[in-house]
Amino acid sequence: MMSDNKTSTFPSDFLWGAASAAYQVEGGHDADGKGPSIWDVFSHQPGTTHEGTNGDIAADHYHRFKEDVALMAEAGLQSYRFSISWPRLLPEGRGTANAAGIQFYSDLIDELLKYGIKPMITLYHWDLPQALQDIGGWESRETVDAFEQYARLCYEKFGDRVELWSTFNETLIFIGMGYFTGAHPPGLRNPKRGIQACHHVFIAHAKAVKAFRDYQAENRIPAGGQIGFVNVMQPHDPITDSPADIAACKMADDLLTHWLYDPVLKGEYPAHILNMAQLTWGVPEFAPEDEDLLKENICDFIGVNYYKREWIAANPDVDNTQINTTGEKGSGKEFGFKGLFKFVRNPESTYTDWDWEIYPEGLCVGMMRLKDRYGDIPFYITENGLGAKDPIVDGEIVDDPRIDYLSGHIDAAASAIEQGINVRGYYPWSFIDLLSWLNGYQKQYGFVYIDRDNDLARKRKKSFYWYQGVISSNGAIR
Ligand code: BGP
Repeated sequence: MMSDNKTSTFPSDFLWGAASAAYQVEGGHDADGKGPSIWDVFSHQPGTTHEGTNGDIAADHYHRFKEDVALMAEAGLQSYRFSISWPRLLPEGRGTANAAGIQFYSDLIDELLKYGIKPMITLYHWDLPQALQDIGGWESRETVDAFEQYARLCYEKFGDRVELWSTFNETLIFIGMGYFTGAHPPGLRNPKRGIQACHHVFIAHAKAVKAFRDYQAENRIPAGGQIGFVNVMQPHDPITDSPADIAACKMADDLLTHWLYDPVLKGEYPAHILNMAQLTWGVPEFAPEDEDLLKENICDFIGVNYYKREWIAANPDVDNTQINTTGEKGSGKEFGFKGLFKFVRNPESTYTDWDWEIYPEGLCVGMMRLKDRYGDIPFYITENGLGAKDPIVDGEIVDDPRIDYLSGHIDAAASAIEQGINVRGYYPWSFIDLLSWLNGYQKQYGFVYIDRDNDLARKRKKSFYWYQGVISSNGAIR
């Protein structure tokens, strides 16, 4: 997999970056006027996370960002994807802003720009202000309006220096786990409420895109400014070529991919799935302006977070071939959506310690499938990485499996570019070791190790030096 060919497939303006999210990296959970988020509250409830770990301190990036940005500069990073903690800016979710919170992100942006590192901001990476959850969270239209206010505040304060923005990170996970499996806050298992909450997220996205266009029209965003949406990219393949497995796989694509990409790239839901949801649950309910808002506010790029593919098998009790055509037969009431198909393990595949299939080609395959459906959209690979318990050998962190993993995926990105996919940047998850939402600090992804027994000291891993070489050769040496 390691390739050292000297010519690069990657365009000269390709961005080599790395990604993080506020709750997972910042710490400072109640510092300087920050309000609590749903994750602050949820992770403090017994039994919700691995050994009760939480983001109270995380990597303490809130206090050490200068040291971290200096390490990014040393690695040669050209862009850094991070999220803004909404309750750090607006402790109540709306209303009065917290000056210290604004100052923190302003300083972080300036520090990045000092080294020529382009910030890429995610507005929402799951840490909803608890005050908004208390009034219904994403189930309430008030949260939609609060999100627009928050987005405008961010454009107002940081728009002069930041070109790359995305609204939301991964509806599949925060809605799926928040409202369908209950493993994330608000911890519900209620598809009806989840589908409506998800609809409100799309409307909030559309309103934030609309507001972004206003700022662009007034030249308050740098020329070349773009706004996108970040989604899980999880290609599905049928475990056999039986018609039942193929139909189940199509259903998985429709529910887990098209349902979540169509509204932001086509401005509408897949019709038969909308029909199924409305017949079964009576949702999503549309407000009069929703249809136009979705149609008129298509985003500029799609961010894809790729970690794994899923193999799909039929549930013998379900006839997806019927449901696939009109959405009218069978459907959610009996099977709760989830039962319409099954995720299965392929004994011939390689898996991580957390049972995620390692399948680098899926990065290319996934983008090709999206291009087939949505046309020639620009892609940023906004996350990709290997979660592992890294070995420490004689005081050094020798994370060869991570290097192999990333190298294979960069091969796949190169192959996508060679096949005409417009890939503009690559952001491995993560730059430094940070909190894994449910798995604590044992599942590491970073190029930089954090010694949690030694005052959170930073230490470069073997992959740090490897990635430095990737960036300096524009991906030719990998
Ligand atoms: C993505 C999230 C990230 C990150 C990553 C790794 O879904 O956007 O925030 O957590 O997954 O996941 P985990 O930490 O569960 O291994």
